[in-house]
Amino acid sequence: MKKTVVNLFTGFLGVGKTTALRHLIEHRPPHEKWAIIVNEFGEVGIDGAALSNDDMPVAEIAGGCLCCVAGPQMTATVATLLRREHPDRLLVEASGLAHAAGVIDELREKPLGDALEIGAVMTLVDPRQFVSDEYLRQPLYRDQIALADVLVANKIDMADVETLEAFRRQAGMLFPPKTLIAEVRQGQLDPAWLSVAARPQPRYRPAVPHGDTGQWDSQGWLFEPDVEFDGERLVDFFDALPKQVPGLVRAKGVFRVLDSWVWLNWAEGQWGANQVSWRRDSRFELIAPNIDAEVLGGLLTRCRTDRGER
Ligand SMILES: Nc1nc2c(ncn2[C@@H]2O[C@H](COP(=O)(O)OP(=O)(O)O)[C@@H](O)[C@H]2O)c(=O)[nH]1
Ligand SMILES: [Mg+2]
Repeated sequence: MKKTVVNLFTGFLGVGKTTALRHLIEHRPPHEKWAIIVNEFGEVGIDGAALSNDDMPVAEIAGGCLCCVAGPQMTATVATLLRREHPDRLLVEASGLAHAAGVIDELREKPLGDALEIGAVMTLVDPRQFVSDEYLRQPLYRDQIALADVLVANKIDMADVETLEAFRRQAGMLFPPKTLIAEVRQGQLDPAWLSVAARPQPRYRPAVPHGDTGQWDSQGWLFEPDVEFDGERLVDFFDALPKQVPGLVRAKGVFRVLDSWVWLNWAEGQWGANQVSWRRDSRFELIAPNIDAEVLGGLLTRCRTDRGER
């Protein structure tokens, strides 16, 4: 039987992996059948909601790093997807904290290995981070870059000319050389890049013990589908978030605003909004060193419309 090709997407929290998947789904070759798996650090799972669409199965694995906490769950989820859907291609978004190499090992092992072909690994980087020593010192970040077949600089609209030149210089010197190095904005990856040659990946030996992300906490909230949020109040809430939550790492949610749903995202001091086709509950999640759930829950509740409070 024809094997399903897996493309793993890795990259730091907030670099644009889900945005890239949304773009790729829109530009999928019509004759190919795809399925998507997203993994998230937190418990409630926002990316699955942001990616949900009518044409393609999206499975979500929430609550930890794909290759350890969520490892057995990933194997079961992938096996079920393959059996039910027989996709030509499986796109896996690893949480920005996952040991991507461990995920590949998991996918190569039996029983999954027989049904899967490991395709090109897509690693997204923010060129501002890629050229900074602070990031390059982190083993997780280095792992993600080492693993890439396709290395994509996203958010190039946020980088100055010198940063982009430094990115090209440093990326070009990586050894072994990448199959493809690209620069995009808004996750606009070319679907053809998914098919570039994947290098054989050596077996993974973790450079750092698992659970090294213990410095962060995450907290999620869920709201019933009939709860409506007020757009302006949400804007104020997101504007005030960095002040409310010292050391904020990441915040994101999908919210019902009038009769549509928006995906709101805070990463790297910047926030954005996109329409999504999700039509279920509203949910919000953040990652930070310390979270006062009571205060934040109160602020969120105040973003509801007066209609929603009835
Ligand atoms: N300025 C800018 N923002 C972007 C770009 N690509 C994605 N974003 C935003 O970055 C935030 C995080 O994106 P997301 O795809 O959720 O990142 P993930 O955590 O890697 O999945 C969202 O608000 C996106 O809209 C880009 O090229 N430029
Ligand atoms: Mg994501």
